[in-house]
Amino acid sequence: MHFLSHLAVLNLAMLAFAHPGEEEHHHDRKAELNVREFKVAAKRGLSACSEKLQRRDFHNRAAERRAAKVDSYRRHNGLRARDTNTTADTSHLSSANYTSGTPESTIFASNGTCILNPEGETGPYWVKGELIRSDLREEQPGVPITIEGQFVDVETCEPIVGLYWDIWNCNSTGVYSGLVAMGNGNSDDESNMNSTFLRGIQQTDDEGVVTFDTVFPGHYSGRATHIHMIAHLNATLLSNNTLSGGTVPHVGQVFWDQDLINDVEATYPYNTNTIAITENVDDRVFSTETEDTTSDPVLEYVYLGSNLSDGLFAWVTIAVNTSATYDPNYSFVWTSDGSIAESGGELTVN
Ligand SMILES: *[C@@H]1O[C@H](CO)[C@@H](O)[C@H](O)[C@H]1NC(C)=O
Ligand SMILES: *[C@@H]1O[C@H](CO)[C@@H](O)[C@H](O)[C@H]1NC(C)=O
Ligand SMILES: *[C@@H]1O[C@H](CO)[C@@H](O)[C@H](O)[C@H]1NC(C)=O
Ligand SMILES: *[C@@H]1O[C@H](CO)[C@@H](O)[C@H](O)[C@H]1NC(C)=O
Ligand SMILES: *[C@@H]1O[C@H](CO)[C@@H](O)[C@H](O)[C@H]1NC(C)=O
Ligand SMILES: *[C@@H]1O[C@H](CO)[C@@H](O)[C@H](O)[C@H]1NC(C)=O
Ligand SMILES: *[C@@H]1O[C@H](CO)[C@@H](O)[C@H](O)[C@H]1NC(C)=O
Ligand SMILES: *[C@@H]1O[C@H](CO)[C@@H](O)[C@H](O)[C@H]1NC(C)=O
Ligand SMILES: *[C@@H]1O[C@H](CO)[C@@H](O)[C@H](O)[C@H]1NC(C)=O
Ligand SMILES: CC(=O)N[C@H]1CO[C@H](CO)[C@@H](O)[C@@H]1O
Repeated sequence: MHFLSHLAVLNLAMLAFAHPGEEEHHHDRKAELNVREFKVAAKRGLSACSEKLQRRDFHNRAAERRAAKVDSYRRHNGLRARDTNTTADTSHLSSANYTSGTPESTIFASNGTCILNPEGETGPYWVKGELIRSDLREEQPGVPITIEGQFVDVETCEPIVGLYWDIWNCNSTGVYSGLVAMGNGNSDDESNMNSTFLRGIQQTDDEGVVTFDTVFPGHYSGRATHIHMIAHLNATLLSNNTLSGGTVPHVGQVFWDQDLINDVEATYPYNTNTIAITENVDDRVFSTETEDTTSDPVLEYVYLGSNLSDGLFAWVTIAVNTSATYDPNYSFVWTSDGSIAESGGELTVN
């Protein structure tokens, strides 16, 4: 039965995604207007926040927390930091010019308050109902990454406590877990319906912070390397460690420096992917999210050790309008019977 409904969706999917690789090219005038309105309002909200955050010592505390986390990861894994020059040269320079010799405390203290715009664009591969967990790697090979997200309320400038951060990205060879579809690896491999790798949800702490262990994404056709995200508010935690209800006040995507992507793509198994790379500058979502200077959707990062195989620590601050509500599209739901195709989201003809 599931297989039948799955096939029905796949047919719709084929119609909707007539051009593999352009899965996410859904131009929606209303959505674009909303993004624009959001940006204007968010800009106002954030310049108001900036002063308040400084006063509250928000950045200093964030810097200390990140430095401590990196230190603890390095200790745990017996790693030594890359020399500062290399780190400085390759770190994402969003709002400050790091020079050689810039101390770590300064790197972490950069305002780098990357403001993400709710794109109103979920992409086709959100799987609803994923598990609450912090380590998403399972057995996936690739460059290990630890991502810290900090959520701030754009109206009050306060950290958002109790928000659930839901993230997902493709694996090192460009395949998403939990679904079977054209353009997502081998579409004859039904077993991928039951995989959950590189997807998960976590709740923010008192500082509005969440940390995930995952794997640097690979790439697929027509899109630059990215990580998808959704924020859930007022959701109920069920006894089987999944969420129900609540609202979605934020939908977005984060990116990586192109130089870093190129370095990662040169390593195994990323380099076995034969699909052409789409660079950030050619990515439609990247362009929309970087339209104005208050928005920086590129993750800041440092090397945890001396090279990529030791992993990266990356971070982003996300301003959310908690009263906004989005209706993210999805076609698959994670259940106790594995992933099930649903005629939901953008695959529904309505
Ligand atoms: C937040 O969203 C509400 C409802 O859509 C809107 O009235 C308000 O202006 C927004 N605030 C900011 C700072 O974007
Ligand atoms: C870092 O870069 C500076 C300026 O280019 C140079 O003087 C210094 O020797 C470099 N340090 C290391 C450890 O390579
Ligand atoms: C960083 O340095 C470059 C080159 O010196 C300069 O053009 C740019 O304005 C600087 N950016 C910031 C944010 O200071
Ligand atoms: C961060 O932004 C505030 C307000 O715009 C500014 O005063 C401060 O110097 C900035 N700090 C850094 C480290 O860039
Ligand atoms: C959902 O899909 C529809 C149809 O493609 C699109 O117009 C809309 O913007 C999408 N919404 C989100 C939140 O992704
Ligand atoms: C990525 O996921 C697909 C689907 O499960 C799998 O076939 C492929 O081997 C994975 N890539 C790597 C490098 O493990
Ligand atoms: C990366 O660093 C580790 C030690 O931290 C080392 O064992 C490994 O050989 C290095 N890999 C490369 C490609 O340099
Ligand atoms: C968790 O429980 C809910 C409510 O009973 C159910 O709908 C959902 O399928 C379950 N999810 C999993 C992964 O077991
Ligand atoms: C997924 O797992 C469920 C529960 O273990 C099983 O019934 C189902 O046959 C599996 N589906 C696939 C496509 O492997
Ligand atoms: C109805 C409800 O519980 N609303 C809450 C949703 O979450 C926001 C942010 O945490 C709260 O401010 C609301 O009170």
